[in-house]
Amino acid sequence: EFNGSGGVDSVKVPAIANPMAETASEIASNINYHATFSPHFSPFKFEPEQAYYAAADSVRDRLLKQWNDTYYHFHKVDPKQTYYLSMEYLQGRALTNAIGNINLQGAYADALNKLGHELEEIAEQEKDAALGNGGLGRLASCFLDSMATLNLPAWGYGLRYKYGLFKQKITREGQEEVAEDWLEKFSPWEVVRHDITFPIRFFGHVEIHPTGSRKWIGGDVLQALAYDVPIPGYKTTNTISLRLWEAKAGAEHFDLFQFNDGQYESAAQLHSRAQQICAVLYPGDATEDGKLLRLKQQFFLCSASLQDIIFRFKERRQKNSWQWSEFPSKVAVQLNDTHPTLAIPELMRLLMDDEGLGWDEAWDITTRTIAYTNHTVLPEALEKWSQAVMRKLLPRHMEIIEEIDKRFIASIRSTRTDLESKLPALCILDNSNPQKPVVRMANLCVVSAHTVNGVAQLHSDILKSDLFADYVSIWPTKFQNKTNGITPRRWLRFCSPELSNIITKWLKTDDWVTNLDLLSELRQLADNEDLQVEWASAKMANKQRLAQYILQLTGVQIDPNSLFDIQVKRIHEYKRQLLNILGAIYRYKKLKEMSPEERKKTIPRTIMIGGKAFATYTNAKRIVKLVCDVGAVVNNDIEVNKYLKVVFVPNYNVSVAEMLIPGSELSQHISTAGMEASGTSNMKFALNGCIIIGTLDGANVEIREEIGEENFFLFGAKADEVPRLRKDRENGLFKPDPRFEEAKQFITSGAFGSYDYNPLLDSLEGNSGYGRGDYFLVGHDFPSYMDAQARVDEAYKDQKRWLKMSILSTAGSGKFSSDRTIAQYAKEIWNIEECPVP
Ligand code: NBG
Repeated sequence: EFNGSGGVDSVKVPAIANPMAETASEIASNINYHATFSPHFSPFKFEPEQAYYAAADSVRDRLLKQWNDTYYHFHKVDPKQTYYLSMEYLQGRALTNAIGNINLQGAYADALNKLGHELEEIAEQEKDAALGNGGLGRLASCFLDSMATLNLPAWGYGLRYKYGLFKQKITREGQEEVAEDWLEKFSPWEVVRHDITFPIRFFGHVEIHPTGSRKWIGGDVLQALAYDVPIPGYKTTNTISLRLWEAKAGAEHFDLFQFNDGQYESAAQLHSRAQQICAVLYPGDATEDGKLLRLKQQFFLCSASLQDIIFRFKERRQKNSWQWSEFPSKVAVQLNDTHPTLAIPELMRLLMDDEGLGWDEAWDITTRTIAYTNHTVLPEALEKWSQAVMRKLLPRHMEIIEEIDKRFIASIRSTRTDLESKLPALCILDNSNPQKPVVRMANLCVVSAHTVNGVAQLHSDILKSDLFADYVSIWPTKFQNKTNGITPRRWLRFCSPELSNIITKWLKTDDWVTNLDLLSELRQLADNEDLQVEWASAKMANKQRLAQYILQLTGVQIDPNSLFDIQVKRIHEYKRQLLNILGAIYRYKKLKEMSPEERKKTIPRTIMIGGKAFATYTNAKRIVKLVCDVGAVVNNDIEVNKYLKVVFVPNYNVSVAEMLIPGSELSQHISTAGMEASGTSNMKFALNGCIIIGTLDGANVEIREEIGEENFFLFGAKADEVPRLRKDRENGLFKPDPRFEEAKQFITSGAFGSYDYNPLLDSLEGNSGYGRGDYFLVGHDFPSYMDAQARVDEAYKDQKRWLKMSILSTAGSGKFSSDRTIAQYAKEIWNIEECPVP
């Protein structure tokens, strides 16, 4: 018997767990059961950690039951199924989300109370599963939630990295990266499937048979082992799978003789190579070895997933006669960016070399199966792999890619002579640098996929008018837009129960959780004073909770009555955290110059900035350092720190976002126009009633349309003006605003310490040294940014107006549900239908 204070009074054998338990006492008994029989802990301790694992195990039982029912049902119905291939999933924590989706919050909270614990407290024991970098990985996770909720026959494939995204420590030097072992103890959310393994080959060579058929042989052969993470839909039995692959080498590759001879390393060479594959998310690719490892990871994901897909396709063909041509009517594969592009040549290889199909048939099947999503137009993020490396690691795939390219070029030459001069840019192999010929993965995707989509309207338009313009003339109907979305479960219902309850109360239904368009009914209530009072109190409660959290985390006391202004996302020059902090510096300088009387008239602000910089991205790290340094000075300046605080929030991740977003009032989405493909945190903030200050970039454009321009603080150059502004800058036609110069000079004057910020500041200047001629147009947009910030302060003075804007933000967010996005993928790209478990 757990005695309610973390200890045990006597040991009774609990009843066997019932996975479908719904009452608090049954659930408590399940938790008790797992705590007692846990293979991981001694049964005599029941502190928050043990309680978390026992509670999670009890939830997992139910999810597995639901997952089995779902799988069985899909198997029987044999619907067309989508497979989402992604190198990244930013799942965050699972417990609160799973309990919420199975709709047992109350029962679990009561059950844990009976056992002496609080649900919120034990939920914090969980480590974030951070198998992704940022928006792209979080999008994949939101998509899984929507696929399950919409009862779609769809699931995800990824890699089981041992070390996900690094943990960010802030030291005197700025950001320090520390490995984060999310599996340190174990994850209660994964189930290893020892019966599901596939061989994965690397290196080796191609053998040509007298018949002309080809086979890839030799090299290293590792095993891919499946780990399944159940993904429950909201208020539905349907529970889908995120299948994560891990690399293993078999015992036959362990050389006992060598080992006993003391040659420990060479005895287990393949084992150590296997371990490297899933060791880290995004191994640094500055070295050739790093690049090779990343390519291995990509192939590992593609090969294991496709072998599994083909296995399932065959397994479900019960009738004796079936045709390979049925494959695209049963299988849709979505490539999340170019990272899983190798799925294209791998599917070709499996169909031709293993299944004996001819090129034309294999090509027809492949192109009708695969679709590709582009997530960026930044040239440095468009993957290009060395042909030499590819030929060495994947000789058969290189042959296939060459053949795809050859046939593409031939077809253009025979049908589109007008494009001859464009061919060097359109073809897949880029041999323009004879020293370093490369494979352009995006081109391979566009040539091979049946559909190519961007992730916001502006981004999709830019793909069509710019990056992929000439392809559009070849395949006018191939290109689509699918504006991103976010799951309203995690990003409102569960992270802000206060605001959710108010919405449910006023809409008289909680159907909005799965039909987010219903939020638009809040529009006509935006002036209602009773609603405004409740809204304000929910926001205040969230702000207080956030202030408490910031105090614990950083030691900085922030005032819940100040305007909470937040920018959280990966640190990148195009996202322009530098613009934000320069604005803060200018604000600080002006506050210093004011009389105490004048200061009292200003709107107190707390500026919070959080995000990780890629380990080798020096300028991004300098920005982190600058924010920290500014914070140290401003927050300790007793003259002004009542009116301004600047906080760098360390180790931004999904769980931190769940704390920050509900408590924010203003959020910054201020990228250089044309550079942010979509953004998704902008949607999360807007959904939580937070007003956006932003540029006309990515999904901001559509958010502003939905919410109303009067409820959005717009500034900055437009995407189509950017090229000309860069030219002007190059030609010396740019005249900086005096405020911009003042802010920069304040840094160089040493106001924030002696760290050498010149390399960072030089990036805002001409073309010498570190300078890149202010490629991101910080200088150009600074004055209009400052003007927009002045409008923010003005609007905040009128709290009624601000509350109305806040309500209207939430009311206008219906479009940005990932349920809408996924329903569009299902209908317009995948051609799949819902398949609810009866
Ligand atoms: C990112 C974009 C974001 C977008 C997410 C999800 C990559 C390569 N792209 O703007 O920068 O919201 O993808 O689509 O990570």
